[in-house]
Amino acid sequence: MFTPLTMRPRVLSGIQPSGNLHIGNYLGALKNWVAMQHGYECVFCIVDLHAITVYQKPEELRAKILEIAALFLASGIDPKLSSMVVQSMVPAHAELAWLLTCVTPVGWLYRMTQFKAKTESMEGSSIGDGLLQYPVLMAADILLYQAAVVPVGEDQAQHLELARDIAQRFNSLYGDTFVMPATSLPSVGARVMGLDDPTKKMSKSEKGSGHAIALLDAPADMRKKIMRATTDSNPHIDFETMGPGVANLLSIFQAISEWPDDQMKNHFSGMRYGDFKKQVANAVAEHLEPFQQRYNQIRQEPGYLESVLREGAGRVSPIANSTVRTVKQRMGIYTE
Ligand code: AQP
Repeated sequence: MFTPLTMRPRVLSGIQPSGNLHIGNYLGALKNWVAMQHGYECVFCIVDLHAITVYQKPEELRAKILEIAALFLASGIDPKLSSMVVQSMVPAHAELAWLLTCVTPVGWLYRMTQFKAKTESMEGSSIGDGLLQYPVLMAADILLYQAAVVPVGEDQAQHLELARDIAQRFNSLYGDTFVMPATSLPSVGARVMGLDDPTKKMSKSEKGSGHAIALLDAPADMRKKIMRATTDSNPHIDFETMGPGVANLLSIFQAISEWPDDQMKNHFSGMRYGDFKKQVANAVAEHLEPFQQRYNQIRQEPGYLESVLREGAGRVSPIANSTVRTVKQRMGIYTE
């Protein structure tokens, strides 16, 4: 029913071109995408239709799309192995989203914790419908490509469950159509917390200057943020009693170093916080330095970036169009 590009299971994931990508986006998503490229047929999306669920200045959004594309490449996404796609370049995303909207009960959407969190401080009349429909568009992104696996950070797990519910509902109303996508969470780094408040997820839209480590922060700024990160009143690391701030810094270090648990314990138990933070800061800065060099090189070639994105859209469009055609046929509406 759909055309595989290869015989490998398909992976789909995306990042919004809004705000500054941070180390949570990298450890929760990008780093794992890179690792999956050899075993899976991957489609990685810059989800600009998601970004406009809140107002974006048009010229800034346009520039952000290219910035994110360059960050994908700098992370190690290889456009020969994976398709890099701007969501709005493949109209089938929006078309399938509408078709799925029509099988999604609105009560399911009101239950989404991200919708509640993003709208809790808004006046009812200023809440855009796009914020409510966001998870249906995300379900469309995934189901459009019949993705078997979706690597995301923990904050997106509930949306993934909803995508499966929508697929199941469609399949039971219209016959087996969609592959059930599985969620893939990283074992470490699935939920990186804010450095200033380790009870809150690190987030692009959080404004505090000490909150997130942006992937493009100057190394000196990264170090400063880590040295100032909130910890607790213990003088040194105790794995039994540590607070969320220390646990967060440890998991950032572990996700970057890929050290096993016992090595982490042996190395860090009893270490004073000042020394510990220096080691975390060094690990982060050293990991991101070559990354930033690659990014700066890639940004000098906007023509190349545009061509990678056009090629990605061209490669996946036949799959996306074929899914939409099947869905429309099953629903009894016109396909041409
Ligand atoms: N703190 C995090 N820890 C681990 N993974 C994270 N992700 C986001 N924050 C963390 C993962 O990054 C991918 C892309 O996220 P997104 O661009 O779709 O936006 P988001 O999930 O809404 O992330 P942000 O940074 O919090 O953005 P804003 O503030 O705009 O809402 C996803 O796989 C996500 O799980």
